[in-house]
Amino acid sequence: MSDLEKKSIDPATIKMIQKAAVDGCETIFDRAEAMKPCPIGAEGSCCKNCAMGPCRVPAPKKKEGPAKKRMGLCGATAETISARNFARMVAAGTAAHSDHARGIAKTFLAAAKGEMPEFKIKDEQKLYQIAMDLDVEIGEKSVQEIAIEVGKKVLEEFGRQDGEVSFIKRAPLKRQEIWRKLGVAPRGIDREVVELMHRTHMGVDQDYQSLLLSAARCSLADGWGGSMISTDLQDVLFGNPVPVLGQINLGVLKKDQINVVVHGHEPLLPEVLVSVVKDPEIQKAALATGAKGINLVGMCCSANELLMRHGIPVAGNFLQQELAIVTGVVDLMAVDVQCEMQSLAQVAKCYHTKLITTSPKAKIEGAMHIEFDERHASEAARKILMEAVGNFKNRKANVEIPDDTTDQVVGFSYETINYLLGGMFRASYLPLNDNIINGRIRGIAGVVGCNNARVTHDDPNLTLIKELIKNDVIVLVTGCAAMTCGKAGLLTPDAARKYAGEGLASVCEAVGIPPVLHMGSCVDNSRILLAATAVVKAGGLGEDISDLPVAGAALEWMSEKAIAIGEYFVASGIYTVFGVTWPTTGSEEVTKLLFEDYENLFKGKWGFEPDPLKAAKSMIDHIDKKRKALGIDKMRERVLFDMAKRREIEAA
Ligand code: SF4
Ligand code: MSK
Repeated sequence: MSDLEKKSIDPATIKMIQKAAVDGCETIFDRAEAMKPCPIGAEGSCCKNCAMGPCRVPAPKKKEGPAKKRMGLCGATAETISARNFARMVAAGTAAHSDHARGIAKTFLAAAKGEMPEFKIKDEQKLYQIAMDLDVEIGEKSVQEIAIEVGKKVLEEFGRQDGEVSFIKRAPLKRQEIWRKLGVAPRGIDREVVELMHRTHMGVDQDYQSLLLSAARCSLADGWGGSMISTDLQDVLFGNPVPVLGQINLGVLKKDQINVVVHGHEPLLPEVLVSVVKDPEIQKAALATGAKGINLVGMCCSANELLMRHGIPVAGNFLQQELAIVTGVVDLMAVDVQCEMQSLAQVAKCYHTKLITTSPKAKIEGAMHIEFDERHASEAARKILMEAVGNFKNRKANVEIPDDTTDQVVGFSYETINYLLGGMFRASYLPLNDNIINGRIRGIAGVVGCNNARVTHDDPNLTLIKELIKNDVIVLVTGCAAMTCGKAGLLTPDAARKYAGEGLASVCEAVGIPPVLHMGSCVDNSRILLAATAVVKAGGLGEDISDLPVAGAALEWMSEKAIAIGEYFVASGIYTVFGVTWPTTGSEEVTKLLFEDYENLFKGKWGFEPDPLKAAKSMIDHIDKKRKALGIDKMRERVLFDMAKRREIEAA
């Protein structure tokens, strides 16, 4: 394998890494070579929670034999330090998703009150559903009245001090019982984040088991709270995604057009840009520069949001953000919150790109700031687009756009899957359950999460997902992992015959769906929770999510949000495997609790396996174990492909 092939399996990415080198522009791929991760930090054994530290309590090397109790200056044990670090990742991830949700909820309420005329209620059906789940009486009330009540109730979810986050009632009853018995039913979203930060402060909670239960409670406030609120309200405001065709990869950038890339997570500004870009005045100004128009494209989860609802092209996933600029044709990149690398400012300087920050919460030194105020949404969108128009003339000669793009069919919300499987008038997950029971579909996997510059870009996720679908496991994807699938051609109905096992392919062909279903952005992992719940409720596969032949994975994770997501998957009863590195290996006890004992508590557990084929095996074994427990295990030998067969399929 050449050095370049170790960096990415995506041809467009490789071409732009080479171009960046020629242009003398440093990227994350260079820094990943130059700087190795700190081994003590990587295993979660470094504490800097007070000024007597940082204290390092690395795991003893095997040959050193039994060591005396490792502890920091204050006596915090390796277990406490490891559990605190893990818990703080959960708190940060939950905070990110939930602060996103708060912003959406505030905009939603203002829109419902008519204070933000540019945002309207688009999906009344979904609004009614949410209202019922929040015990808002519908009666003779107008849509506006219901929306106002929903907005107010949802905002109460953040600051509630006691009681329970409302949407946990959506989970199967058995699951709710488990949470209540363990005392991890989340109260208010903010309360769980604040309490976990308090518990992990120097000298507070110093029992790793207690810390990890609190981490689980906090993560549930994300999955069944903040993230679910974001997804629900975004669907009501901007429409529930339905299948739509789109394109992906750096080839979506256009040499003869003004390229505007939106990057980040919140769909508010991107949605407004989609309409303002059509404004005749903006179009006229664009044409006056000699460009053929404005090409609006997305990056990371902003891209997922726009793609799912409008089919707007996607330039790439997390590790491609700098490389979009390296093409030399990005006239403007607008970023809001989360997953934006600070290095974008340096890369933009190598070319002519204007980097614009738009959130008051996320500024970047060296970037221009145009604040997005939802009350004057079009004004900010117009300003941003005019900056891009004005910058087109500054393009330099070093332009090269990889010609790689792939078609993809996306937009599989939880409700859409319901309709596709059961039909508009008898929407149901029953057909899915039937196919799981009869063995055509072996099980369901949720593969989510990021890219990570410590592993070959897109490779672990893609290898894992191909292995799963070959073995008749239908895969639900979100975030940057979904984009990996899009680039590799797994998100089209044709992919079923090409890549899936016989059983899964036959079901996909009958329904007309790809074997891998793109469910949206990082916050949309809540859709996976609801899909799993719907499978339980449809019947025949047990009484809880943990009974289902289901597993989760994030083999290229990098963000704290991914840990929060993994933790709420596990606490919801799902076996979840992460790759790259595992942040608690410094403590055997903590790792054992997460990887083994959690199963007794939550009937779900964590796993760590960086090798994608081994990860697939462990997920399939888990799925088969669940099938056996359900008594539906009669058939099925796992299909193992040798290298020749694998090459044959990859070349197809
Ligand atoms: Fe060290 Fe304890 Fe301070 Fe952490 S809290 S840095 S272990 S003294
Ligand atoms: S953008 S959190 S790199 S999936 Fe949601 Fe991608 Fe991970 Fe960010």
